[in-house]
Amino acid sequence: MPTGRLLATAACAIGLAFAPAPGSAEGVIVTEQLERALFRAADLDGDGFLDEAELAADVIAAFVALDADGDGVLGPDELVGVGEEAFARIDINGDGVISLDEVRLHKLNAFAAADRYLTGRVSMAEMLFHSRRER
Ligand SMILES: [Ca+2]
Ligand SMILES: [Ca+2]
Ligand SMILES: [Ca+2]
Repeated sequence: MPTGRLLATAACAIGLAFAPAPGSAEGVIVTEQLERALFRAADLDGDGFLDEAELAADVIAAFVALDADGDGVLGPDELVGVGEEAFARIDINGDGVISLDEVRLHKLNAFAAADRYLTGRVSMAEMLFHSRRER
């Protein structure tokens, strides 16, 4: 499995990035077991929660890995498994590519949505709850 694809899966497993369009046949299949493993990988200090700094680190790692041609933006060809609708939702300025800022904003919104108890951090339970609801 190429690293880029793995991290794309990671980003979507955390439920905070490129969630495949609901019912999309091309959506990456992510098991709960994988989600848990990826959450633990993103939880750098191992306290059982993802905070905004850990989220930011995860965003940058995923972005760099996904940017196959290294031009600093993500095109549709670099986001395999992301439906057109989801892509358009993340591409806020509508220029047909996704910048790091657009990913960051999208992730922060999802983070805030997953943070049910407004604690500024997201537990694995919150993450799993959020990604269930998204699908
Ligand atoms: Ca943590
Ligand atoms: Ca690129
Ligand atoms: Ca854009």
